[in-house]
Amino acid sequence: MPIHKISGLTVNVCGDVHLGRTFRTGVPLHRLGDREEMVWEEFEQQLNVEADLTIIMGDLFDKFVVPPEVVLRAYDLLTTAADNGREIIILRGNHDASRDSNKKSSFDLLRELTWKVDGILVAERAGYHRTGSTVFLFCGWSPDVSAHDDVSFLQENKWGEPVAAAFGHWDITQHGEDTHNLIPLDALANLGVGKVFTGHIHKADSFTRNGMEVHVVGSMQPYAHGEEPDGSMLYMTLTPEQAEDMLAGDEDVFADSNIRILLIDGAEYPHEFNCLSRTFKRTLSGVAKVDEEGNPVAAYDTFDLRTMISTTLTEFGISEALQSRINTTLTEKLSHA
Ligand SMILES: [Mn+2]
Repeated sequence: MPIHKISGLTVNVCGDVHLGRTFRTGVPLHRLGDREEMVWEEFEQQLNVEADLTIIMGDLFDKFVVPPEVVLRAYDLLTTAADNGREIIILRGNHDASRDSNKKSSFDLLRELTWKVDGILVAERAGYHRTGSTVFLFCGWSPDVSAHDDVSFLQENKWGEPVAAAFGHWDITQHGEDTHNLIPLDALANLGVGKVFTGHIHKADSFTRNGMEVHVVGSMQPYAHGEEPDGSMLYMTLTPEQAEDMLAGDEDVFADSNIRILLIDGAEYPHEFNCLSRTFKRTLSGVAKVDEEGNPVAAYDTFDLRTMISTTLTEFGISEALQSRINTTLTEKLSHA
């Protein structure tokens, strides 16, 4: 449940939405577009959740630039929700801005569209916001200023109230030298913050670090194999035998699922079935390889550029933060090409 009670307020914390993401790999022809609609439907539901404050935790759009119809549809849903009395905060995510200030993103466009809309606030950098008598700190992602610097340059809030919680789009672990987007726990603690929420990481988690309560919200939905929570029906990885067993009970059992079949190299699985997507994960050895947590490893999940790049970067130990910057830069280059 994304609902949190903070200082007596009901706060709906909506994880990375990724509007405009396209799902094509392994999608049966007659199901094209269904997965995209599921994302829109849930986004609309999220905006309708009864709450004093609705916070979109960054990556509202999937890429630096998404099609205009995606921006307009998002604008329509957001303004309708605001008209219905929702107070909505949208954090800028790491897809949404470029170091080159001449380049403008779909997020920039949305910010311009919503500039004067009551009830919608776009957080491009770190700043305070008061709802009733409760003060929150919202930290949008910046391409120029590190998460740490952005928070440490802040004065105490002008109302002199304790900060009930901080919200950002941060990395929670440092890999290598890149600390640009690392969650600034010390700087937050210096401002008296005791509770933080972050988007960016697609798998939900909660823990206490340096005395700080950290909630990794998790994306609004899992968007790929490996992002799903335990027991998810939306994304499942199965052996051919498991898939056959389930299909024997109900041939439509996978109608609302993305199914990844584990195949040993050289094996085939010709059986088609109704599903959101059907992909294969091949392993090179005679047995399906799993890591220490029992997750299948190696081989590309799908044959798309993003997956291939991120798989390779991960293999070479490149940090998530640096990966996301490489991805952002590449995406920008491709979108501007
Ligand atoms: Mn994201």
